Amino acid sequence: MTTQTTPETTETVERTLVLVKPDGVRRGLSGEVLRRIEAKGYTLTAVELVRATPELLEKHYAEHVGKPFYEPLVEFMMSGPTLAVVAEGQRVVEGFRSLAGATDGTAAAPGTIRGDLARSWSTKVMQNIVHGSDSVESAAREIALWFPSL
Ligand code: IDP
Ligand code: MG
Repeated sequence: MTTQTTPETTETVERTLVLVKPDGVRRGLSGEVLRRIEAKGYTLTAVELVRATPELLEKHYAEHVGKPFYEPLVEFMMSGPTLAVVAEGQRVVEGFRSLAGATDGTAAAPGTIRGDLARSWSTKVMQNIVHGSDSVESAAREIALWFPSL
C-alpha cells in the first residue's frame, strides 16, 4: 500500500467553519453562500442561526483582541444573527478561503463571494459577508466554539 501525501491524491476529508456574518444574513445572502459551497462540491454538515455573544467572539477572534478594529468588529458581529456552517470535503479549508476571496471586499477578485457581494468601505470595512477558517487547526478550534455538540 502506498501512502498518499500529495494534495492531489489525498482522500482526507476536512471540515471548516463558515460564518455568514450579520451583513450577509441581513442582505438575504445566506442561501447564495450555501449555494456556492454546495456547487463547489462540499457537503453541509451543520447549519445554525446563532446570536454571537461577546464571550464567543472573544474566543473566535482571539488573534485580533486588542487591535484597533476589534471593538467595532465585535459590535458588527453582534448587530444581528450569524449563520454558522460546518462544511466538509477534501481540502475544504483552503477551498472555501478561495471561494471567499480577499478580506477587503473592494479589492477581492470578482467571482469570489467577497468580490461579487461585498464592498468593505469606510466604517463598513469589516462587512465582508463571510468568515472561513484559515487552517485545519483553526477549523477544529472554531467548530468546537460554534457547535459544542459536534
Ligand atoms: P479574514 O476574515 O479574511 O481571515 P482577518 O485578518 O482574520 O481576515 O480578520 C478577521 C475579520 O476582521 C475580517 O474578516 C474583517 O471582518 C475584520 N477586519 C480585518 N481587518 C480589518 C481592518 O483593518 N479593519 C476593520 N475590520 C477588519
Ligand atoms: Mg482570519
